[in-house]
Parts: sequence; structure tokens; C-alpha cells
Amino acid sequence: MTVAPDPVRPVLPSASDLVHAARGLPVSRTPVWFMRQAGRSLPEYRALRAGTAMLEACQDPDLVTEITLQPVRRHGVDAAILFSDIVLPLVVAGIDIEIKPGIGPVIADPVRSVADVDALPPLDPERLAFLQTAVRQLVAELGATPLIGFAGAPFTLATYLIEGGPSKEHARTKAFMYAEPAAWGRLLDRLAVSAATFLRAQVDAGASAVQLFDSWAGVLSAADYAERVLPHSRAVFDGLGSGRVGEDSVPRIHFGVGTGELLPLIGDAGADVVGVDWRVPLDEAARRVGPTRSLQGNLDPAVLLADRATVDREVRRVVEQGRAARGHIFNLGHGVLPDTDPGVLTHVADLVHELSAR
Ligand code: 1CP
Repeated sequence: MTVAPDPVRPVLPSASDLVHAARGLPVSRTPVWFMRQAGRSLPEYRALRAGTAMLEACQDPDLVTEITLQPVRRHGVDAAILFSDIVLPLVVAGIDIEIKPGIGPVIADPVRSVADVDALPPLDPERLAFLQTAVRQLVAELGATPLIGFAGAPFTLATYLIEGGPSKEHARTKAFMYAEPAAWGRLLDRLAVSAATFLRAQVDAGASAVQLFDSWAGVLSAADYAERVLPHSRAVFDGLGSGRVGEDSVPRIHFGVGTGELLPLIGDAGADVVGVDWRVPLDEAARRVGPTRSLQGNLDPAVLLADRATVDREVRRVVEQGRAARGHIFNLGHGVLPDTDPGVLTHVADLVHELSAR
């Protein structure tokens, strides 16, 4: 089954509301998609994934295609996001990582020394053929709906490599950053090259936008972020280059959680769109990032577990406050929570479209 083309929508993803909002151009209505729109909130996802390990699923082009399309069909969102994971480039490079159900990525041999940093294998772009097959299949199925490619930012990937898995404080990561500044710089340089290679493969195969997830950057002070992290995130965007030959570069979205104090810097790393979590209202976020960047966000995912009147009130508020931005892509402030009723997501997508139709 393919996604039915809608005769009133544009025929090219580059002319979609998502790409236009990202560039600050006029839109027919506020585009909406949801971080983690594919995944455990969908029964059809759970059925398809049954019996296949997460990282195996991510490397099967047909499974990736189907799982990526599921939320687009169900919710009528304005973008698909490739079903993958931020640790996948590390796995493809040969690092022993497993995604454990209910936990997240677990690294067999965490990076704890300067020698460990220097022993990390590089990512060979030739090994990304499966990813490009999935992207090409998706672009063919999606028609006018843009596909967002993504990668993990160097800092957030470094937290997994150094901690060995998910963590709250990221204390080992910060200790390594302070104690071994030269090795830290080399580690983030390598991760930047790998992220740029991973994004480049997706853009070359036809992705219409990219998102760089620096999910855990909010644990840093602005000064440390500016000095020890931002140059490496900028290197990812620089390494991505100007895009497909003869075309404008695809829009770049840059997102982290708890980044209120970092918002201007997150933009400076080279983003067209700054992703905002629920802690800072979008009108205030617009003041912080300035008039040259669009915003994405920022409904608290927990609101979707509340009653319908609360959901509607909060969606209206986010749409209203988003009008202060150069362009607004409606999203959650972080990923869909697994217990979310998918019917509520469909309702939110419809409501955003209705409230913003021009
Ligand atoms: O068993 C399962 O079903 C695995 C659950 C799962 C899924 C569905 C994981 C493990 N990753 C994913 C897919 C995924 N990961 C997507 C899919 C596309 C979509 O949005 O629909 C995306 C964008 C990611 C990116 C990702 N992975 C991030 C950045 C986004 C964010 O949430 O901040 C991070 C931090 C990860 C690591 C990760 N992978 C999986 C989990 C549970 C985690 C987080 C662990 C932690 O808390 O540190």
C-alpha cells in the first residue's frame, strides 16, 4: 500500500510546507510531525517488529520503509522520519552495540581512555548501501511528503560511548571532557565525520531535510557547549556540504532537550531550524534564536496523556506562540511516549492543520 497522493498538495517535497517553514517561506498551514512517530505507540509497529532486534530492523531496507511509512499513513503528518537510530553509524563501523528493550543502546566496551578514542573504527560510506536503498524506496513511496534524514550529534553519541549506555548525569562524559581535552576533541571530530557521512548518504539518496539530534547537550553550560561541543556540531553541518549537485542545501534542523540557555548557540552551529523542548515557550524561543531561523516544537509529550480539553488548549497555545517565529514546524518537545494513544496523535495533527489553515 502506498501513501495516497493528495491532489491539493504540492507535487515536490522541496515545495512542501515543511521545507517552506524551515526556510521561513509562506506555508498553506503549519506543518506537523512527531519525534518518535514510528515506534511503540503504534500496534502495527509492534506487530512488524516482533521477533526482530532493533538494530537488525534498522538495517533491513524493506522493514525500514514500512515502519517509516506507518505513521505517515495513519496520522497524515507533513513529514516522514527515517526509521533508524543515532547509534547505527557506530554499529555499521563495527562497534559492539546492542539496543536493549526498555533500556536503550548498550556499548560492550565503553570508551574510557585516550587509547580507546584512537582505536575507534571509522565509518566506511560503502557500508551504507542498505540505508540508501531504504531512502530511495521511501522517496518513491512518499511522493510530495518530505523524508527527514537524521543523525546523532557528536556530544550525544559521545555520552553513549563513554557512559556505556543511557545515563542521567553524564558525569563520566563531562569528566573525560575536562580531563582529556585533546582526546575529547579527537573523539568529537571522529563522531562529526561519521555523522556527516551518515547524513550525506541520506541526502544523496533523496532525503528532503535533516535533523541533528543533540538530545543531551542541555546538561552543559553555555560556555562549555560553545567551546567544547559547538565547533564539532558545526563540522557535521559543514561536512554535509551544500546538498545534491545543482540544488540548494536541504534544510537543517538541530534539536536538544533542556537547551533553553543554549538556544542561540544551537542555531549558530548551522541550523535553519532550532528544535525546542517544552520548557521555553516558542515566542520566547523566537527571541532567543533571532529572526534568521525557524523553530520546531514544542508540545510537552506528557500532555498527550491528559484529557482532550487539555490537549486542545495546549495545542492552540503552541500554534499561537509559534506565530512569533520566522517559520514554525509543529512537533513535540521530545519523543512520543510509548503509552500515547495513537488516536490522540492523529487528532493533534488534524487540529494543528485546522488552526493554521490560511
Ligand atoms: O525496542 C524498541 O522498539 C526500541 C525503541 C527505539 C526506537 C523505536 C530506540 C531505542 N530507537 C528507536 C528509533 C529511533 N531512535 C528513531 C525513529 C524515528 C522516529 O522518530 O520515528 C529516532 C529519531 C531515534 C533517535 C534516537 N535514539 C535519539 C535521539 C532522539 C531522542 O529521543 O532524543 C536517542 C537519544 C536515541 C538513543 C536511544 N535509542 C533507543 C532508546 C530507547 C534510546 C534512548 C535511551 C536513553 O534514554 O538514553
